[in-house]
Amino acid sequence: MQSTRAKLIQLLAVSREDYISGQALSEQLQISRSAIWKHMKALETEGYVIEAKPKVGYRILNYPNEMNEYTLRRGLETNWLAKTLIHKPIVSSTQDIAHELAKKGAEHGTIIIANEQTKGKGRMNRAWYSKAGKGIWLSMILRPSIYPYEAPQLTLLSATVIADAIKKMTNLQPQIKWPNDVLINGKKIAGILTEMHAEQDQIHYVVIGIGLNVNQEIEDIPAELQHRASSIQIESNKICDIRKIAQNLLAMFEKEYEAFIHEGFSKVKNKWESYGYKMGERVWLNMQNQRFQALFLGIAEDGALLMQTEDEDIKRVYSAEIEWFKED
Ligand code: BTX
Repeated sequence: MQSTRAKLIQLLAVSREDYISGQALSEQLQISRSAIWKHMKALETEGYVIEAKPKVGYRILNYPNEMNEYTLRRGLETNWLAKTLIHKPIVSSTQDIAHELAKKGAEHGTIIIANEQTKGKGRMNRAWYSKAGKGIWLSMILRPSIYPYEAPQLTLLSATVIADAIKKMTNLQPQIKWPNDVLINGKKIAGILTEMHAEQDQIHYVVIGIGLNVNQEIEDIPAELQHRASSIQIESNKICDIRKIAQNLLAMFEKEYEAFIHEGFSKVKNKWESYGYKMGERVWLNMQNQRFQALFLGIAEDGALLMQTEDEDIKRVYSAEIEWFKED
């Protein structure tokens, strides 16, 4: 249930530059005009700038800087993605909330975004550090009409969208380390966790978790990760507008997701390869107790890694330990 305050902000947000009369607000919210006035005063203390024009009505001139459902929605250029948008100041993990909601039937495109996560998750139960107000920590619930074996392509798609958004909004040159790390200057600044609930040939839902480090300074990154993790701010020396990046990310995701569903994976593949970390270079692979060198050619239509071994064989690699870094 939305609170009266939340409904009030929504009504004002929807009417944008137009004034909405005290009478109309009072009728729609079924509260008195003096109660409306009190809510307006309370909103002003929260950082909203509200214009009250006598005999005309109210409108919001400026929103608070903080990230919340309304400030995120304002200026968000999506059609279906984030139609249901849930913002929480602090959660254990947005993934867990997304799974709970998806199981209860949450609609395709639902977004859960948090200011802080106390138990952010990476793959294989690794931790994902999600410091308050320093990054984008979000999960999206999707119900794609693809086969379960195609779901990893969504991870690759998400990585290209993150890279595109960074490229659009900063002067940084992102790279993607297979399958799901987004790097800047060789350091990880984003990770993607794709989880799904499916039967053999049918996906019930997919939850894509995106963690993107935006405004951390070096001391905000745990000491043991400082040599291989970074943030947009550390790499660009600029504080970025987290909300704008989130909005761009969502709008770009919606567009690319639709293209993927209608046109298939080949565009994503080409885009991914344009960002591919160590593409065209030799890397060491550890597979089935063997360690060998191979040339990283790109990714296959199904998202596998294409590796050319010394005897010119091209192998499709789905999971292997790859020594990307010298210190690995
Ligand atoms: P991953 O398994 O590829 O990466 C996890 C590893 O990355 C950790 O073991 C650690 O070495 C390193 N790491 C942890 N936190 C950070 C960080 N903030 N920046 C850079 N490196 C880090 C990647 O898994 C998937 C991450 C998804 C995170 C999102 S956030 C929203 C959603 N909710 C949730 O709980 N997880 C996802």
